[in-house]
Amino acid sequence: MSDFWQEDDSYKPVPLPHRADYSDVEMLERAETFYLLMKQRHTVRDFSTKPVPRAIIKKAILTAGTAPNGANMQPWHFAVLGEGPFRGTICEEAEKEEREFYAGRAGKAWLNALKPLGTNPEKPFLKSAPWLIVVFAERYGIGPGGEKIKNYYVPESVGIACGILVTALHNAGLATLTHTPSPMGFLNEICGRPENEKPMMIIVVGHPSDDATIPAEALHKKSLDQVASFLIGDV
Ligand code: IYR
Repeated sequence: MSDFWQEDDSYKPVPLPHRADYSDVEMLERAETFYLLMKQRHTVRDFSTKPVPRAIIKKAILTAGTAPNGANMQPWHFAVLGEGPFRGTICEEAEKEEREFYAGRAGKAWLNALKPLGTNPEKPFLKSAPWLIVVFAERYGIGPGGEKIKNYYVPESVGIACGILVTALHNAGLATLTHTPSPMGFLNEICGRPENEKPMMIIVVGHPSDDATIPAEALHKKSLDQVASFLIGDV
């Protein structure tokens, strides 16, 4: 074990390619500007059919792929679905699951928690929004000889990538909805993804419809005191 670190020459440090060089004042300004931008993001359930160029989706996925992740395995796959007959199937399959969920599978407490959001089993946007991005988590990789390769911190890695994806799409000016029908096994077949990949969420992407609304509840964000504690320092 003691030779373990010395025998390997795969670690090759290179100089940090980019670094920010802002004053504290500039950083605070940038932090404020970014906060104001992100405060404008809302999960949207009413999408217009207005087309969205594929190039924006591609760039947002490249951005998501910059996420920090376990051992740089980048254990994700983004299956992008534009218009096509498969959209009707996804909508039907997801609504079938959701009907059971809302009919009782969720349990009383969960359904009560959802009441202020006004959600229901109808998911027309799965058919009508211009793009769906189905995010798959690669539970393990497969080597050239078909052997399993372990991935690390997969849910954490893919979760961060999804956060960056939603942020990138919002920054571009698009609306998103993170949808997590469960179970979601049908998505592997529809998207042609292998068994070692697990669907984590569908990110619905498009423009909001003219009459789009959000639940008032969504405007309520916890205060800094509620979500953060500072144990040392006072600047
Ligand atoms: N997947 C269901 C229910 C749902 C669950 C949570 I947690 C939400 O924040 C919103 C909805 C649906 O999409 O309706």
